[in-house]
Amino acid sequence: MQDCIFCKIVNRELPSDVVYENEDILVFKDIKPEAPVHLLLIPKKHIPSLLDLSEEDAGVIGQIQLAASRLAREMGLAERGFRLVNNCGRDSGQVVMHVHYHLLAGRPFKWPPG
Ligand code: IU
Repeated sequence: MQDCIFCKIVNRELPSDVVYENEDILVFKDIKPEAPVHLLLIPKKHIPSLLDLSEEDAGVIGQIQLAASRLAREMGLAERGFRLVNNCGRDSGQVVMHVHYHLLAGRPFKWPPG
């Protein structure tokens, strides 16, 4: 999508610090980290929010979960754990309208979130 920041990151029209990539998903470091580890996992396909998912997106969403699990292990996060967050819509604080999951780790997190 033309005006989407994350589509521009996918297309390398904007720079990012890429951690992992395959045909369907991209993982890169959040530009404003909220924890020692803060990655964003996104589908390459433009999907505005989880409310816009269709059956055909099941595979890519599964890939994101699997990549989060694998990267967490590879980064040594398995013992202490991590948080995987999707913000969907206004009340959640979603700012970028391209589905993304935050992988946060490296410090304790509060529950419930603020
Ligand atoms: P949110 O769930 O939509 O609120 O999160 C958007 C995130 O995207 C937020 O953590 C930003 O720091 C991050 N981000 C980024 O990493 N690079 C960018 O160019 C932009 C936002 I714009």
